[in-house]
Amino acid sequence: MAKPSIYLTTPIYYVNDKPHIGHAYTSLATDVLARFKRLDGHEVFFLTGTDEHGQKVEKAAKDAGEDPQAFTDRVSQAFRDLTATMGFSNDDFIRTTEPRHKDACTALWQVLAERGEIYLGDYEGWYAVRDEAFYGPDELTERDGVKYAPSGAPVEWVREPSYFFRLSKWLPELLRRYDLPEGNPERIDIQPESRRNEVRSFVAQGLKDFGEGSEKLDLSVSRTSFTWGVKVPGDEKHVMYVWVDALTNYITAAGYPDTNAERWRFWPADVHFVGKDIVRFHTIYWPAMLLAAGLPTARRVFAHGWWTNEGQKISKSLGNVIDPVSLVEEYGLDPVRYFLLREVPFGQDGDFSRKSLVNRLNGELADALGNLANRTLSLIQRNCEGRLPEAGDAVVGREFLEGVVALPGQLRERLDRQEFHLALEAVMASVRDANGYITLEAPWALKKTDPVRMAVVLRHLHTALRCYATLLQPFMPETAGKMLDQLGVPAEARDIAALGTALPGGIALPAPAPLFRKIELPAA
Ligand code: ME8
Repeated sequence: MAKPSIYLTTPIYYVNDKPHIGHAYTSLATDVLARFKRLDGHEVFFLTGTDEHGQKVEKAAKDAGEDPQAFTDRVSQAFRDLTATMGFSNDDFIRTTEPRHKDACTALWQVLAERGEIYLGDYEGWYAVRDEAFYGPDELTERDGVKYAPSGAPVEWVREPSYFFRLSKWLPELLRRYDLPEGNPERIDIQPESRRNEVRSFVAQGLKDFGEGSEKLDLSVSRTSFTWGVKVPGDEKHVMYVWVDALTNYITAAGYPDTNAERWRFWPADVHFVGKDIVRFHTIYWPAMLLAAGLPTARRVFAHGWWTNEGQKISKSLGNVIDPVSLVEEYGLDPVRYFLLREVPFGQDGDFSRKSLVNRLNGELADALGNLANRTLSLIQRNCEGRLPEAGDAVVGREFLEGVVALPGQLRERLDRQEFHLALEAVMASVRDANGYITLEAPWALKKTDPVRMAVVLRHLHTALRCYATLLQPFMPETAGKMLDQLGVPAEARDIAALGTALPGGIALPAPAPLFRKIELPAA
């Protein structure tokens, strides 16, 4: 039977800046889900990449005194390097300056134009180059004669001929799709719920204010004021609005316009992971464009929250940008991956603090999990001649083992809802149970009094550790791999289905070594 397929995407990041912790975070969440799904018998297509067109990038290149292509080649590489530093398992890395992407954008534009979904008009409005977005006059604030967008970016009055996309036509259909029940293939699921409500009322309000079909609700989709972009087919004075170009990346990588391409079977995407700043683009413009082109819409958009640094907004001007590369150098890759998804409920804002990072790593990884593994495996070395005891009756600890057996299902459920923190909490809750079990049974004392029971207890603990290590692979690939090595689990028995088959008793286990190091918090 063919494996079920799943398509997961990250935003494509602007190359006007170096990658920071926010970028690493979105891609990390996507990576963990991709790895979990692969372990759980799915065929996964995981896409990330860079967004290289638009006025903002053109300006950044100019400021750096570089040609835009040379500039984007250089900065895009930094994002590609980040995927290696963070251990991302993406199947493709798309750049919007690639020919395949220009072809896809051109083809999509032509389809929209042929279907009468695009028309030529004039655009006037307040435009923020930094956000690549127009704002309504009521959204602006003024200081010293300069008007600013809600994001803090200065805006300028722009008037130019522009092509428009008939967004207005699709808004009622979007509302219908937001409201469809779970399981309906046409549903556009926006998560978390609070974001869904926001988007829903934004669309409903627009329809109320301007009326269905009003041109005021249409989207300006081309620019003549700069040139760094994909040219509009048939009218090369215009380049496509960068968001039209950017969003199209998700179908380019699936082979569009060739809907017979092998990869096209992955479309529609199962989850677009995005930050909360770009929800509207993904839940309004993008599905409307797809509908207008007669293509299926992505199933879910999950918008996560914002990271602050020790309570402060992360910004270049404050000089408090967290560099993922130096974080990984300081604490190690797996601990950083663990912390980012453990600390903050996915979907909410979170604060990055070294103190909580150190506490989590020491308390949960080194003390709870690391010690459990080390104690269990050392006892097997010492008291069982280094051989895995046979699986025996549960005696005491049946309840504990039942909890372990239920874990894979719990993780599946949690991760299907992108509840990364709860998935990790479920594993940690079981680790705490296991520590209670080992303390209660005190297998180190059973050697003399009841060696049979000792062997059974150690075997149960081994079973639990194997389950934890298997399930933690998506979060901490290297450490979980080492743990599985120490547990004697062969490479072909490391997926989730394999947890259903016990390892044969009697196999020799290698000598254990510590999996995590404790970290000292520098004195304040
Ligand atoms: O918006 N906390 O690219 P971008 C958490 N090119 N996540 C953060 C963050 C923070 N402080 N800062 C950034 C773009 N992010 C467009 C996307 S998609 C078709 C085009 C993450 O480089 C978050 O995922 O500005 C956010 O959505 C993304 O970086 C924005 O990246």
